[in-house]
Amino acid sequence: LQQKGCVLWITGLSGSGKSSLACALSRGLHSRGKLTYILDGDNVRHGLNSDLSFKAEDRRENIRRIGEVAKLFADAGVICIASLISPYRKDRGACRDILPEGDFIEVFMDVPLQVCEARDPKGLYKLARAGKIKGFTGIDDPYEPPLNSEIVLHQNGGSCDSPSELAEKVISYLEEKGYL
Ligand code: GGZ
Repeated sequence: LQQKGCVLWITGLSGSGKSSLACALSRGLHSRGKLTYILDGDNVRHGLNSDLSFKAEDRRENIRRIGEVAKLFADAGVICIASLISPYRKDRGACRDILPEGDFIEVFMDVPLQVCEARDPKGLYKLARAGKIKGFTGIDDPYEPPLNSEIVLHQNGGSCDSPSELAEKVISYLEEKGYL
C-alpha cells in the first residue's frame, strides 16, 4: 500500500468553516491522488449518530464514535477528515489516544464567536440568542479551545483566507510529516 492513513480532526465553533475546510481538503488531496473520507458531525448525526442529542454525554459519545470510525479509515490507509465541534478537550484527547503517535492531527479553526455569529449561515445563533435552541455551543454551552493543536487556522473576519488557501496549509503540514 502506497498511502499511510491518518486522521485530520477539525474542531471549532459552529460557523467556523470546518465543513468548508473539509471539502477543500478532500478536493486538494484527491487532486494529489490520495484517498480521503469525510466524517462530518452534522451528517453523521443523521445516520450512525441519530440517537444522540447535544447534551454533554451525547456529544462525548458522538465524538467517541466518530473517533473510532476515523481510526478504522486510517487503519485502511485513508486520510480521514473528521469535522465536528468536539467542544471538550478530554473527548478530543481520548480520540488522539486511540491512534498511533502522530496519526491524529488536530486542526483548530480559531475563529472568534463574534465572527461565527455574524456569519450565522443557518440562522442557528439567532435562534440560540432568542432561547429557541438551548445548549448551543458558544452561547449557553462551553467550547474548550485546544491548547496544543498541530495546526491552528486563524480567521478574524477581516481578511479571510479561502477554504482552499486554508487547505493548502494543512496539505503542506501533511507533506512535511511524510503523509503525502
Ligand atoms: C451546537 C448545534 C446544536 C447545539 C444543532 N450546539 O454549524 P452546523 O449546525 O451545521 O453544525 C452544528 C452541528 C454540531 O454537531 P457536531 O456533531 O459537530 O457537535 S458536537 O461535536 O459538539 O457533538 C450545528 C448543529 O449541529 N447544532 N444544535 N446545541 N451545534
